[in-house]
Amino acid sequence: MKIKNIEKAAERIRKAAKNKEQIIIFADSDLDGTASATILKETIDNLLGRNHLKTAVFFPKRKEEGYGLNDKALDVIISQFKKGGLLITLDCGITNFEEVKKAGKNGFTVIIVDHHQPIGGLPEADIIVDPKQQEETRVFKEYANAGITFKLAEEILKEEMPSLLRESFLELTALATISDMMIETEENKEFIIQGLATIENSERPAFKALFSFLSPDDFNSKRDWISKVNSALNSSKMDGHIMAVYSFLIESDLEKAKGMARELLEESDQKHREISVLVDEITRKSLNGSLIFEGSPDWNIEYLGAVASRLCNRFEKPVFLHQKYEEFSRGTVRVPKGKDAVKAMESCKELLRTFGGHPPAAGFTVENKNIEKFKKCLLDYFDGVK
Ligand SMILES: [Mn+2]
Repeated sequence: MKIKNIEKAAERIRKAAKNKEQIIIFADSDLDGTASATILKETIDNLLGRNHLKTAVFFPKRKEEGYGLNDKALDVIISQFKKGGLLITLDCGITNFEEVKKAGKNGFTVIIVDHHQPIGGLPEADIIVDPKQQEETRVFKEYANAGITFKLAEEILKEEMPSLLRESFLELTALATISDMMIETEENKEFIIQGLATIENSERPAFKALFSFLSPDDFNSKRDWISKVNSALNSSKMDGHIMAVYSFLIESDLEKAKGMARELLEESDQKHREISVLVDEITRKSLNGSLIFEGSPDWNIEYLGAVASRLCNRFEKPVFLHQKYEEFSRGTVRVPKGKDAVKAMESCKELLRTFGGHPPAAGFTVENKNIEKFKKCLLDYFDGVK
């Protein structure tokens, strides 16, 4: 069984390439999103040649715009592409009802490729590829978005996919599957085994460059090495709407890639130091009750996911952390196995501006005036009051 609509999406993308339509890739700003964008961009390059000008890539600026497709970023795209084009969202889009509608009104054909759980129906996109929308129980639904994008690339290029390109895509898919903490069974397990088998000798200049500073020989296990690689690739530094990591992954010049790798590693060390400081700071507070719910204007949303993961592992309770802005707060959520962050927030949805994600890891935005009510609502939910 194939993922619903994946052939349709592949067909539409082939057609766009053939007709030299403007293609806009919009991917989320994490490793899964950047890996997905890299796979799709290089797939289209394979059809059109590396230097074609028909693909533009965008990522949301997390600090200003938050996660996924958003109105501000969409306005930039609309003003830049007045005639519209084929807009493909990767690792986001499935809960962006308003934005998808607006893109359609402005002349864009929209393909959503996402692995998040749809909430309250589906957006009005032209094609939606998201295994979670599917009733079919024989379809494996737990791919990272890069896994879905890899399968889409296979559909687009078919037997024309060069084996080196396939290897290279599998390396990215393996890293993204591990980074997004997807379950390591079925095809995910295959992706990881195959991707990690070749990655040490990867043809990708970015990986050659990175591994010249970060050799697997210096680590106890391959997995320890990969987690260090992943943390270096999880930088969310932006240049406009472009992720530094994306520019790194697609860089074809080895010397340039080395300079970028050095910067990413420095940044990742800095981030680790800040994360440890935050974990200690929150741990020092009294953490009674069935949930950890904390926020501050001084915290950096970029780091809160990693902080929440560590606290969730250590205390084995749901963790909701937010950065407070003037009028609203943006937060990230991690919950222990057996609990569901999305359902918890769904039970409080009238208090939230936006929310979404996966059962173990999710995010939200909330007006500051509703924060205390939101916390109370979550306590009621996790204490089983409702
Ligand atoms: Mn993802």
